[in-house]
Order: sequence, then structure tokens, then C-alpha cells
Amino acid sequence: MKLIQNYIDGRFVSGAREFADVNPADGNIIAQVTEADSTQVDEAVRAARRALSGEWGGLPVREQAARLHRVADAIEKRFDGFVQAEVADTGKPVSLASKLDVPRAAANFRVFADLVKLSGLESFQTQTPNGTSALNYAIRKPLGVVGIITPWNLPLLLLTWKVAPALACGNTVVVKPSEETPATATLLAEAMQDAGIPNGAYNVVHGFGPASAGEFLTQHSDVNAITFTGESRTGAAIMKAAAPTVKPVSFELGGKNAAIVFADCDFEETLKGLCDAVFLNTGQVCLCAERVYVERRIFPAFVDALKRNAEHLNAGWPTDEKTDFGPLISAQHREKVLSYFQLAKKEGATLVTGGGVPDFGDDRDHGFYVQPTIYTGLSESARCVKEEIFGPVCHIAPFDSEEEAVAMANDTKYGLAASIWTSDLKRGHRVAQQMNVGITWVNCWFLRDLRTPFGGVGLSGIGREGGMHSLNFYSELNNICIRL
Ligand code: NAD
Ligand code: 6OD
Repeated sequence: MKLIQNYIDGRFVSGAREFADVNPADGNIIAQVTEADSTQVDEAVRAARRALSGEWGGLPVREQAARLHRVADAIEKRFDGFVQAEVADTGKPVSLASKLDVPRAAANFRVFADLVKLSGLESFQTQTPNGTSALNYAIRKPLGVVGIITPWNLPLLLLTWKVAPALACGNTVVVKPSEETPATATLLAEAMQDAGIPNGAYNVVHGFGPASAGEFLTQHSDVNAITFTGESRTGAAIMKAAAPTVKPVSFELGGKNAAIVFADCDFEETLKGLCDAVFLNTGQVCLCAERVYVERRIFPAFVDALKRNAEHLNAGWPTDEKTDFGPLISAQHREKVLSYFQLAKKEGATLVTGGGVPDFGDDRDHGFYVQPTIYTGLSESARCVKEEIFGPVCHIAPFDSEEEAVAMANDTKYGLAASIWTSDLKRGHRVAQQMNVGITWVNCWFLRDLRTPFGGVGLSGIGREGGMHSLNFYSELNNICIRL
């Protein structure tokens, strides 16, 4: 059986305890994973600290950037290996991992390597009222050792989204990938070696959250900052753990995102866009739309059309190129999603399609599939409309006026993303500007420019990453004032 190890100070290391890595498509164990104990987490943090004042910290920015480009080259060279590992760990379709996850991992390194070379900082020529002159300028310094904790839905994409800017700013990192999807973080260590990233700059500790590697990292007194993507309540626990050592935190958390579909939208384009927005990655994207509001005039036609599209999704084996709908990540997560299907019934929903588990008659029946599911008829206060389900499911409600749609979309404690679908661009701008979220798309969804701010409001997160926002989080500014 394959063993996925920790990576500490440039070495792959095992430990006393192991846990199983399961393929969500058929429930088979595909590897054993070394669980890092507190001593190993401590070793990883110490290695990262040494690299900070050692080889990595000593490289000029242009050389650090060159090596990050080499990491991107190494990912591209091992493209098929990354795709296979991601597909086996997550159950996502191979077409999705090849188009989205692995190319984005390489792009994350290239974008931040270029940005850090090109970005400058502000300076001010100062004159005080008594005639003294001075020059103020700021310089960037690394934060130090950054702890990075990531989820299972887009494991490599979300890990590299944080590792790349952290390293680009001269930090060293200790990453704790999700226990559900450990493979690509360890594979990335091989790419780091190929690229000449010095020992200790990138470390991987595997394990769980509470009383395991996650908590050991967030509580560690020698970790200078924590960046986390995952559930809102995990964010709250991490914030508490990081508080005694006053670590800066960046949080990308859950969502209960709305899509607003106006009757004047391009019907076919919107349908295609929303089918992705609801069902891509089996609905396991934090940006997915679980609340869809459709102008009453086109409501019946739209519900029918989305139902047809949902029923045409091909829930095949993830390794099959024709598959466009995979399983959920785990038995436990499927229990959670199915419990919301039960709750929807109790709350009085009308089931449009799905609502259960498919029957394949082969080994996929041991995997964690559910059907693409659509509901209508729930009240806006129903728990299924308020709580993040994180599965291939949406509730569609009709609206009569723009004001009503905006009010319903904003009636949530979350605030990650929204999408607006209309042919009237003036309306697109007007409605987008009223959304209480971090990211609003008009006539598209999950269309990314890595220079733009990414993050959420309310329960959806703290801070923004992306472009200069990442550089600002992953560095400390030292303003220097020189009397002239
Ligand atoms: P999760 O919060 O359960 O786990 C995320 C990571 O945190 C895992 O590595 C886990 O081991 C670790 N962890 C758990 N408890 C911890 C603790 N007490 N201390 C330290 N680490 C701990 O999230 P998940 O189930 O892996 O991912 C799904 C969630 O992530 C959804 O809520 C989704 O919306 C959210 N998400 C948000 C974004 C975003 O950009 N806003 C992106 C992807 C996923
Ligand atoms: O595209 C990104 O940079 C990003 N952080 C996506 C998050 C997706 C959530 O599942």
C-alpha cells in the first residue's frame, strides 16, 4: 500500500500513526497517510524558521521568483501525476482536474512570482509645518513562518493559492492539507525539490484538526501567521487558537451564495452558467449557488430547463473523460448532504429532481454519490435556504421585482459570492453593487483573474487574498522615515 508521508526540512518522513486515504468513487483505500504528531509539527516549524534566516531567506527576490516559476514548470512536467492523484483523492472528474485544478496550481506560482518582481511601494516626500523635510518609504519584509490549512474540495488549487504568494513574499511555510485529500501536497514537495526550493521553505504535516496537526500548527508559538480555507466554524476555532499569540489570520470560509436570474437574460447561456454554478465539482465549490432567484415570468421554464440539464449530468467513473459529475468527498459528508435532503422534505419543499442516491449496479455503489438535486417551494427562513449544504443542490425561488431579489439574496449571514444574469448591463452594475459579498459575477461564474480581491464578508471570511491583497497579507511593511 502506498504511504503518503510528511515532508519536513527537505525529507519525506513517516511517523508512529497512520490513517487511510479513501477513494470517494468506490470507497476503496488508496493509500495510508502519516499523521504528524506535535513533535513533527514542531520540527517542521523549526525547519521553516531555519530556512527563513538561511538559504531561502538569503535569496534575492528575483531568484526566489525564478524558482517559483520553476515550481510551475515542475507541476506542468508532472501534470498527469497531479491529475491522477487529485482525481483519486477527491473523486472529481478527470476533465475538471485537467482543466481547472492542475493548470491553476501552476498559474498560482507564475502570477505571484511575476507580481512580487513588478510591484513597488509608496514613498512620500514630507515637509513639516516647521520646515523640516523628510523622505518616507516603506519596505516589505516576510511575516516569517506561515501556517497554511486547506480543505478538500480543490486541494491543490487552494493550497498553491496560499503557498505561492507566501513564498513569493520570502516567507517559509508549514502546510496542513485536508485529511481527506493529502496526496497532492506531498507530490508538490517533489516539484519543490525539482525546482530547487531549499530545504525547510516548504513543509507538509498531515493529520486532522482538533488535537492533531491542524491544532498543533495554529497553537504553535513560533508560527507567525495563519491562512485558512474551510468551514466558518473551523475558522472560529482557529481564531481562538491563534489569539493568545496574536497571529494575523486570513480566512476564506463558507458561503450560501445567491444567483439572480432576470427574465431578460440570455436563457441558454444562463442555463449553462448556472448548471456549473450549482453542480460543478458536485456542488463542492465554496462559490456554488445554493440559492437561485428567478424572475417569475421565466420561473417555470427555467426550473424545467435546469432540471433537464441536471438529469443529463453524467455520473460516471471520475477517471472517464466523459464523466462530468463525481461523488461527494466522503461517507460522512454524504450523510450531511442527505440529512439536508430529509430536512428539505420536512420543511415542505417540492422536489424537482434528485433527492437521493443513484443506483449504479457496480462498485460506484460503495462510493459517495448523490443525485443532482433541485427544490422549489421553501420559505426564505427554511434552514435549507439559510445553511451551507456544500453539495449538488439548489433551491429555486421566484421574484417579482429587482428590490425583492436583492433583499432575498442579501438575507444571509454569509457573504462570499453572487451572480447576476441579465442582458441589461445597467441593471447588472446596479444589482452587483448592492450585493453584500466579496465577489459578484455578471453573466458568468467562477471566472477568475488572480490579480483581483478574493474573499468574503460576514461568516464567509476575514480579509482578501489575490494580487496585491495577497502580497499585503503575506508581508509586513516597515516604513522608514529619513530626515533630509
Ligand atoms: P473544514 O473546516 O472541515 O476543514 C478544513 C481544514 O481545516 C482541514 O485541513 C481540517 O483538517 C482543518 N481543521 C479542522 N478543524 C481544525 C482545527 N480545530 N484547527 C486547525 N485545523 C482544523 O472544511 P472542509 O470540510 O475541508 O471544506 C469545506 C468548507 O470549506 C466549506 O464550508 C466551504 O465553503 C469552505 N471553503 C471555502 C472557500 C473560500 O475560498 N471561501 C474555498 C473552499 C472551501
Ligand atoms: O479561485 C480561487 O482563487 C479560489 N480561492 C477559489 C475558491 C473556491 C472555493 O471552493
